[in-house]
Amino acid sequence: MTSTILILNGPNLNLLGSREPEIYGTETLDEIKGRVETQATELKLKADFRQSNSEVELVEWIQAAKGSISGIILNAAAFTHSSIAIADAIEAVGLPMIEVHISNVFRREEFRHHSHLSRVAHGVITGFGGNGYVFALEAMASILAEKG
Ligand code: CA2
Repeated sequence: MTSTILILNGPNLNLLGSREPEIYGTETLDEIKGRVETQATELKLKADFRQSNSEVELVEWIQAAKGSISGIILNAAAFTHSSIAIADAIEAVGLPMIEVHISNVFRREEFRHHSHLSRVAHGVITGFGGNGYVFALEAMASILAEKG
């Protein structure tokens, strides 16, 4: 059976491509979604790509992943730096999670240097623009292959 990877995007990422291109590039979230879906097909995976501005909805999606999802790729946007609830939900479902950031958070303001999510992540990819999601999918495929 084809494994499904849940790809979650947090607040304001729906604005990608419209503002702050010097930080986030010009690619829209829909364009990233298209590239991720193509790559998923190549890797014989299914990508379930979503965005929400609501912390509650993100927590509910993570909780609901148990049983049907094999791994989670997560760009929680600003919630990365504030949300213990999202970290707890990731820990609770026990699925491998890869944290992604479009910008290199370590080249930015100090408050972006701390993530509540990295502690519960398998790994972190930051600063590669939309390519980071494709790299994360490749990394997830090898994590799942190793698990067997
Ligand atoms: O670099 C990333 O992917 C971030 O997760 C993006 C978040 C930011 O709070 C994190 O520190 C790093 C912000 C997403 C907001 O995206 C926008 C896109 C276009 C215009 C305005 C905001």
